[in-house]
Parts: sequence; structure tokens; C-alpha cells
Amino acid sequence: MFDWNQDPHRRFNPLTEEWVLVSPHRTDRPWQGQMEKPAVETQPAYDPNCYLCPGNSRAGGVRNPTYTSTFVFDNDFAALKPGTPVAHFEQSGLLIAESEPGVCRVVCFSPQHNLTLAKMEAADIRIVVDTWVEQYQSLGADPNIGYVQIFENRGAMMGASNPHPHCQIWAGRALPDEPAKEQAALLAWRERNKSCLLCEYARLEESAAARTVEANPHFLTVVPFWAVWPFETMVIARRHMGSLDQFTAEERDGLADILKRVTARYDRLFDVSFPYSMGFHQRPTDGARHDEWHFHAHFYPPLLRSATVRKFLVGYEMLATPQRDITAEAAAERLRSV
Ligand code: H2U
Ligand code: ZN
Repeated sequence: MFDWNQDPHRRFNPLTEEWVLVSPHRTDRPWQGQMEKPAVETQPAYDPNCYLCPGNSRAGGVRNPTYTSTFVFDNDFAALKPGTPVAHFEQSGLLIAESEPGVCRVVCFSPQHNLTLAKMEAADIRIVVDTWVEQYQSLGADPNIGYVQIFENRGAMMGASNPHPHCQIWAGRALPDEPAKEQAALLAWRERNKSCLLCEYARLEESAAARTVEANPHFLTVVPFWAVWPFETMVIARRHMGSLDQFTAEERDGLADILKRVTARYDRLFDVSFPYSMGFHQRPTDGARHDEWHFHAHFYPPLLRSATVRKFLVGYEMLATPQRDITAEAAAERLRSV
């Protein structure tokens, strides 16, 4: 008799139309591989050597103002540049390239060098949410900007170059691959079922409860059925809204509240400032309505079994399909227990 909690199986991600291999029986395998150094835990409230602290000079030479709340600046080493001229290249249908104009910004959550989302008051995260809304709207209003990606790399393990709590915004003309896969799946579902994939999914998860981690009146956080990263979560808006600019004031507070609760829960799991990449997926800003879009956030944390053992997506996962040991249900249960 097949046991979904023990036996190897594949799970389908309807949002990207990709599969993940789940091998729960492997959770006891020994680990003699790389151990990460535990992250330096105590950061000062102000670091004179930090590029992002108020009043300090940045790497490019510009001095930060003595800011007292959330602070936004143009990335000094931007991957995208606004004035990039239009250019296309094509050869034999095999070599294809196009120019990509855009804007990259950095958002310091607060002046305090050691105040992560997990430690901030929800009322202060609300100011960050308001900043995200403003940035999404103003960048999206530019006819050259078709998609605004807001994301946070948290912790050295995820390649964050600076511990000062901040996120990045990369806004470009093209729809990047991850949201493009989701958009195709959301559109196809809508066409086929005359409903929204994520509205249905949120309802299903709420009644199943097995993968739910956090909930408030406006958002639900689950370890998705098809999660790849051990403690991956998804924050799903309860209301069908495409993007940050459609939030009510209560929903903005609701997002601040759930982000605090999820990140604080992560910190409690292994008793460290938990590393992750996090970001929002929402309606492109290409001028079309995009009623198919349903706002959500993904948290992709690398840690596997402790503060020092991380998961690598290598080998079979690079060449075939991602794989996980601990089931999504077991991960959700562990997250709920801390
Ligand atoms: P991460 O820590 O998420 O890598 O982001 C930091 C960003 O801040 C990075 O993109 C920018 C880097 O280019 N930065 C500046 O714009 N100015 C600086 O003085 C330091 C870092
Ligand atoms: Zn700092």
C-alpha cells in the first residue's frame, strides 16, 4: 500500500507547471558535507562601516542622508539602466538578444542596522509596505517598465552583500521567466476553469490545514504542496487582487503583520536570523489589465536541518528535477510548532 508520507513520489506545481521529486524516506541520511559558519548574531544598531546606515558614504561615493524611516536610493551598481537604447539581434533563429532598459533601487527598511523584518514592529513594516506600493506605482507608470520585481536577499548564505535590512527593486521592460511561467499557468487555468488558480488553492489549503503556517484576515501562509526548498512558504492574498496598488489600508497592515509573523517564526525554527530570498509576484505593468494575476509572495530559505546545514540544488536537481526529503506537511508542522 502506497504511503504518501514515506514513499517516493512526484508532486506537480500548477503555478509553474513543473514537478518536484519527494523522497521522505531519505530524511535520516547522514550528512558529512559542507557546514556553514553560524551567522554573526549580534549586529549593532549603527555600524560606521555599513554602506547603508544613515549618514555613511556608500561604495560609489554618495553619502546617505541621515534618514529616519524607510529610505530608497538608486542602486549604485545597477543591473539595468534607464536610458538603454532599443536593440534587437537575431541570427538563424538560434542567437537571439534584445536590449533591456530598466531601473534598480535599494530600499533600506529602517535606519537601524540590526532591525530585520522579524524584529520590526508591524506598524513600521507598514511604512515599508507603503514604500513598496509607491515604488510599484511610480516605476510601473513608466512606459518602458513592463514588470517590477521587489525582492529581499536575507543573510550571507543567500548572497546578501550587507546585513543592514534592505530589499531590492529591479524594474525592467520584459516579463522575467518566473512570473512569465506563472502568468501562463494563471491564464490557462482561468480559461479552462473560469476561476482563479490561487483563489482556489488558498481555499483548499485553508480547509485542509495540513500545510498552513500563518493566517490573518487578509493573507494565508502555507508550505506549498509542491515546495522545493525544505521550509519554502508562500504568502497568498485572500482577496483576488493583482498587485500592491489594489490593497486596501487594512490589507497593507495585513501584509505587514503576516511578514513579521512568518519571518519571526523562521528565526525561531533554528534559533538564528533565518536566511532566505523572498519576493512578490504580481501584475506586470505593461498597460494591460491582467485580471488573471493574484498577488503572492514566495519565501525560499536555503536551510535544511539546522542553522549550519543548507540544501544545495545540484546534481539530479540541475540536470533533471528538484528533489526534497522532508514533506511539505512535515515542514509546515515543524514551522507551526515554533
Ligand atoms: P544585496 O545585499 O541584496 O545583494 O543588495 C545590496 C545592493 O546594494 C547591491 O545590489 C547595492 C549593491 O549593488 N549597493 C549600492 O547600491 N551601494 C552601495 O554602496 C553598496 C551596495
Ligand atoms: Zn547599516
